[in-house]
Amino acid sequence: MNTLIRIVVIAAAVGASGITHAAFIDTVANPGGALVPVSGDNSYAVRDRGAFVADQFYGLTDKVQSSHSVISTSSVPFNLTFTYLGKEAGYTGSFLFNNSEVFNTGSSAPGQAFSVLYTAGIGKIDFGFSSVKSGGASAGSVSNLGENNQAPFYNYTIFQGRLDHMILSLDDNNRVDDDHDDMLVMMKASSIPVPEPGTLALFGIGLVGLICARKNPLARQPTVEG
Ligand SMILES: [Ca+2]
Ligand SMILES: [Ca+2]
Ligand SMILES: [Ca+2]
Repeated sequence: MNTLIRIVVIAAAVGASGITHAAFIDTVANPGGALVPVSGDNSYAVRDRGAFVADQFYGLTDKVQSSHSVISTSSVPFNLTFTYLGKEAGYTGSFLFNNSEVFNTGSSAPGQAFSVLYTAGIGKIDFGFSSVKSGGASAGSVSNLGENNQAPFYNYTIFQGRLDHMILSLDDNNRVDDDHDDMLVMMKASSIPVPEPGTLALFGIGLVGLICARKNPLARQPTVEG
């Protein structure tokens, strides 16, 4: 195979790999894992209180996973984007990725997003929530790496929407209700952008032209008529 054909074949294979993946993220059940109805007290689902983005990704007729963790199913790196959807809570909640705070219900605006290139491979993804009371005392915390997401009062549910698209909904240990609207974060996984097949074809045509021109430089010189 000559060099040009080899380059075009490799480029086409790279292009195809960007559009034919099954999924980058999924969920795995922890002890007590279950699919449960959305709480009737969930203010995100019914829009009675709180501050949320306009988009509503689940409602009262949907079911959510309790006591589950989100896992990466891909050994190939992918883009991971978190979006803060809003809250209805008295406590101040934090969302953490790799042990660093990404969103805070006291200072983040609903709709705020954070993206990262995920390279950690297959396994549970390192994120979690923690909350403090008005005086600063801890109200609780939970990590996606553990199996304690069935703990009473401080836990999050997972709504699996479209492929690679999940909503994490926190219940923050304020024992008025178990509404899972105390901090909502959407996570989406997507492939790293690659050139479109059309772009690759143009690239190949350009490469052919370039190689032909280099092989026969005299062919490009204008003929001079006497
Ligand atoms: Ca509520
Ligand atoms: Ca609550
Ligand atoms: Ca609440």
